[in-house]
Amino acid sequence: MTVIQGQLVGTGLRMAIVAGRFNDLITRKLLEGCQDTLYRHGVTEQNMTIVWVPGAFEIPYAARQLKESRQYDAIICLGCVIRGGTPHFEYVAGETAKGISTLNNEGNVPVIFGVLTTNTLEQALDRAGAKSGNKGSDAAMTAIEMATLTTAIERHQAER
Ligand code: INI
Repeated sequence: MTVIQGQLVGTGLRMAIVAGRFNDLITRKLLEGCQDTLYRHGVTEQNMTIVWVPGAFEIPYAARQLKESRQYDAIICLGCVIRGGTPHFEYVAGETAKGISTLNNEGNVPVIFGVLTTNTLEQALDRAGAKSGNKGSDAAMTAIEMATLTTAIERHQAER
């Protein structure tokens, strides 16, 4: 039996973070949590690239460019979409999730979904370092695990 899994060790990993500026009260906190967790798991500041985009809708565009550059072991997408009184939320949240998911499913480089989609600002605050943890930090852990998993699978294939 072969069991393969990623490790929570970020040494040597090159990480790109794409953050949406819209609702930056929240996204700055997600970024803070993300960077802190990457750093505490061995990712150096030199190996972290941060790209700001206007809003969540623009995240997949920047993430694709970063992915195609082949310079990163994982790409972390951070954003915050808060429901308003119109259907705008559904379009922005839906297209952002779809765009990130498409990139992730294309393979080779993991693209992590760290975009909050909430009904209220309070729910977003709870998930950006208050009651419900920090989703930016969670996204960082996922990125490290998936980047090291990618290497582990490649190594396993080479050894067969
Ligand atoms: N962008 C967000 O990141 N969060 C939101 O809540 C949001 N709302 O509600 O409108 C939002 N809109 C902007 C959008 O992401 C694009 O930047 C804009 O439509 C230009 O393409």
